[in-house]
Amino acid sequence: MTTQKRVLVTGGAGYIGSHTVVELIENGYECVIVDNLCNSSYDSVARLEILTKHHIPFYKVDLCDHDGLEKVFQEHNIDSVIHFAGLKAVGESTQIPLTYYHNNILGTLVLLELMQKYHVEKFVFSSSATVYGDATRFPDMIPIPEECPLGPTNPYGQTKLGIENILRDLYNSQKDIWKVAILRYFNPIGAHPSGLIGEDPLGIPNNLLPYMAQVAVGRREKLYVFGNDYDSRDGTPIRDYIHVVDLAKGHIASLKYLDAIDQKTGICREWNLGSGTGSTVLEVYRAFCDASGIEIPYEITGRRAGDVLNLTAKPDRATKELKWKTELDVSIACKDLWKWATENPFGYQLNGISATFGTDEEEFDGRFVTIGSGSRFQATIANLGATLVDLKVDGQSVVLGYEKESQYLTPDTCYIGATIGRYANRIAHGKFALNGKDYQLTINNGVNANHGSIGSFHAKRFLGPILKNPTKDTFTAEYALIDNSEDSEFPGSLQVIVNYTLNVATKTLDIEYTAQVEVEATPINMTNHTYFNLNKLYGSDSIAGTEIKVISNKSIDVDENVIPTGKIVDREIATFDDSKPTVLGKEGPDYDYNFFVDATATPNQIDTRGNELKLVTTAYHPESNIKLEVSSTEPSYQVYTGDWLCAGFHPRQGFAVEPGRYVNAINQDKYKGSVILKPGETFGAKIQYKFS
Ligand code: UPG
Repeated sequence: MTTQKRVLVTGGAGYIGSHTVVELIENGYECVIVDNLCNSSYDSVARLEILTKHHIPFYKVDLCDHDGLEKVFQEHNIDSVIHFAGLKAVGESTQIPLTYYHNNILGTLVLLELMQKYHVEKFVFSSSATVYGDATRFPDMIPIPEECPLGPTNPYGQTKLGIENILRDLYNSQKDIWKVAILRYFNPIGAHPSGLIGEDPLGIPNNLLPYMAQVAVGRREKLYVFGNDYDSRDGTPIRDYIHVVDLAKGHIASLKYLDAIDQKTGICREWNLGSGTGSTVLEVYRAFCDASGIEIPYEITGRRAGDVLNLTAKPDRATKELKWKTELDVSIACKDLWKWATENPFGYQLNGISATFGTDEEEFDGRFVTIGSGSRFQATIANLGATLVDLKVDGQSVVLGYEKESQYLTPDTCYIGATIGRYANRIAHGKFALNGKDYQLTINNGVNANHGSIGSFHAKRFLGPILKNPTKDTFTAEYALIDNSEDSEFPGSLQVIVNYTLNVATKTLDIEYTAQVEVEATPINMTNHTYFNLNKLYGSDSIAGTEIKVISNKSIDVDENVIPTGKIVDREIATFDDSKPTVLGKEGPDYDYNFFVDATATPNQIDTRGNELKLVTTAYHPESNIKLEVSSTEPSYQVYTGDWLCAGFHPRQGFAVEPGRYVNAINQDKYKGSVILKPGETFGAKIQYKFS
């Protein structure tokens, strides 16, 4: 990291804003996003968190809300502002001009007043080539230089010009204080190469590329080309299309330019951000057909009102002064757009996915998201601990969970539904030796450290999620956690990904864990700690009546401190070979045992994801007629009948089946290999809950 300057990005959830946040973070800036979400979605921000591996504070605030915006300035030490927020549809602006003037002008005024009050004097403004109006009205103004006379032809363009004028006046009033960059964009297109963020227009897209993408994915019938009787190579109008990632980089270049200016010197200057190369509508059409491999149907129609022949930038000033120029051409933009469009055919707007707040305030990084179909199979997951909050089978909840995020943070936690890490299950006396050093974890369970002790993942907010609907029946939610060694009793900085895949048709919930460590090796063992109660439908607050069977009754023997003795014992529990299941009663039998999937094996895999997904436990309740099958790729599983359940629940209100590595493996030479993650390796594990 070169610097830790904090940039307030207004409209950061939107198309250009979100791409700029990626570049800002890559360049060592921190970001705070303010967006009223009127034409964008928080999901872009949640995805940005995973893409950038950074927490991004987010405020759902309208810039016209002075007090709401002031809170952001009070809570963060803002160094500079990049201002994207604004209404931007040319056609719409002619219908509701007052809304455009009110929103764009007033929002900017409130923002600038607060900047003045809090002495934040660096400002990058998202202007538009639209301020030039029809540059072809002059004889020699194509390509368009910054000196081209201004003359917008619609209310949207007038608001951009109005804000430019306000900025020039403000600078003139205090020339030694304000540092203002006015960036006039030409036609931004494309998407981030990751396919995670892109343009997501609400309703019918106005712009050429988003429209073509929707035709290509089958959302619209054909493209209408607005006129082929212009005086151009093929009769269609010429525009300067610029990859949104190049455009985003232009903001970093301008911010760095402002940063480099002497402290007591101000500036207010305009820069065109364009490529300098014009393309016709039909040329872009061809590039997109080539990138997608689809011959998109189109029809030539009449000219669109307000369109002009040619808007191509002269970007020389930016090249010379900002040391910036475009690097990605139209074909790359089309390829990246196609990836975004195919991987997110409905953008961020997915049916079967909803979000609620797990916190009393609207804290977006503390949300609960629900995926799936309410009447058939549905999961609710929290950012906190990437916790499974609820699971509904045919509309009936089958797990224990809370309504509020804070309830998950009680001191007598029972890890309800949580992701367990870095190290699930017990580590004897909280001690282990690794990297030539001895480590002592805080003792939190008798004489042992359990479930990662005080740094446990259940109490950490994960980044994300990335929510997707890859097929009609599947929904995925991906969370990430950066667990730095400075914040942990464990060595090494760990990057964790937790991936939930819910299949509504097969009623399966798959959980996949992966992790990588930097600098030093770490012990690792991850699992999910859901407590099941298959009979909640009948108001049961007990697991009594649940019939269970396991793959093997061979289990790790433990001493009075629950530490393995090295012996293998047979537990009294029905296996798949037995005709009758073990029936859990109100009082017993009570289990809190680590069972072997195969007692003859010596597990040493750090990544088990390539293994067969093996059924390890079945549970069935005859009253509800709900059956659960727990499968995993892991070598063992803990069966726990919840006899110490507390934190608002009763003992034996739920049972847990926790697939994972052998208990205390880090302290057993024979099994160590399965729990030591070294830099360059990947930890991996899979668990599946299936219902019928
Ligand atoms: N076009 C079609 N069919 C469509 C959409 C567009 O033929 O369905 C044509 C349109 O006639 C034009 C070209 O494609 O010739 C590009 O149109 P569009 O993508 O709508 O961009 P512009 O009209 O050039 O306007 C964009 C922004 C505007 C910004 C301007 C700066 O929408 O806000 O000021 O670029 O150049």
